Amino acid sequence: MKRRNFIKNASIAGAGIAVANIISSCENKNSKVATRITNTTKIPLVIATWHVKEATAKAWEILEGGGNSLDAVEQGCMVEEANEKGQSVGKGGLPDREGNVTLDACIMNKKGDCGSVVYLQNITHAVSVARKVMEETPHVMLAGEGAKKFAISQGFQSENLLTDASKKAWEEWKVEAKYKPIINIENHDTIGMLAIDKNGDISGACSTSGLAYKMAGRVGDSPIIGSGLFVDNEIGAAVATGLGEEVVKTVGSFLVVELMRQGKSPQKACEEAIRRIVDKPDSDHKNFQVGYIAVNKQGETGSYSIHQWFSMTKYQNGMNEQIQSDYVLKES
Ligand code: SD4
Repeated sequence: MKRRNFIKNASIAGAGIAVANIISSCENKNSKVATRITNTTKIPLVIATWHVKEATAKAWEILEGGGNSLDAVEQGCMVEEANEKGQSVGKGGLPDREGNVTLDACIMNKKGDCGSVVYLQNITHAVSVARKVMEETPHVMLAGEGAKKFAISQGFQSENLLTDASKKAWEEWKVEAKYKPIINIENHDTIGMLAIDKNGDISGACSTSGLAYKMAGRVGDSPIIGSGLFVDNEIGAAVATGLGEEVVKTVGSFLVVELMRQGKSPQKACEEAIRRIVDKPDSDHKNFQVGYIAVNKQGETGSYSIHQWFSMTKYQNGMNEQIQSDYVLKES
């Protein structure tokens, strides 16, 4: 019997992606029998902020069926936008001080094209409107009434996004009307999602109703390309959650991707970006949360936050898992 081992590298367009299906085979005159298959395939994969297994399952379904990462992140985010129980995304989101639910969202594809909507009202699937901005307009960002008008022109339905539960919460809040961003709202928050498809192409998306009881007109980091989300198909992608003002001040997601470009792993890049916030003189970080998740071109992932209880959901190699994030404030 002649024994031969060979390594078959899956060919991935334009990148040295670490996809290795290692097959040891036994060969005799007429037959070749694969005796062992060690599958270390890292792609496709999808990761998302917080505990959102239904959203990652939807994205995975698309990726596993050979679909592209852009469709995967859009449709994954749509699951949470439609989930009325999630009070910080889409329908059922907590309103601003005046009782209006206003949405921010963005999306970015493998080419670095992007679209975003800010201060959008009465449209559940803000991420899909952002995609239409990217694909159907000469612009990157539409706001408020203009964004809504555009959405309606694209066939989106206008609906009331303030559910009874969110209205009740707002009415209770109004009694004292004290404004303080809440850390880790119900462990389920703004959705940020990053995916790599079978071709090795990366896309990302983000959708939120922003901070509960914010000032009317306030826009956070989530629809700001480079702050709430950044994708560079050569390097990787990152997405943020938490107090948007602090993410914007450090252009957080772009920073994470640039750190990966300099050679840091996704984990180390997220850690460094959080440190930039925490290490500022007189930083008030004990009173707010920021978390990042990131993926690099090789399909390695990372996540890090200021406070405990931030998590990432990852669907890779057929496994949909919630992974607790490491964090800075060990004593909190
Ligand atoms: C914002 N970053 O509007 C969003 C909110 C968020 O966890 O992510 N909350 O600032």
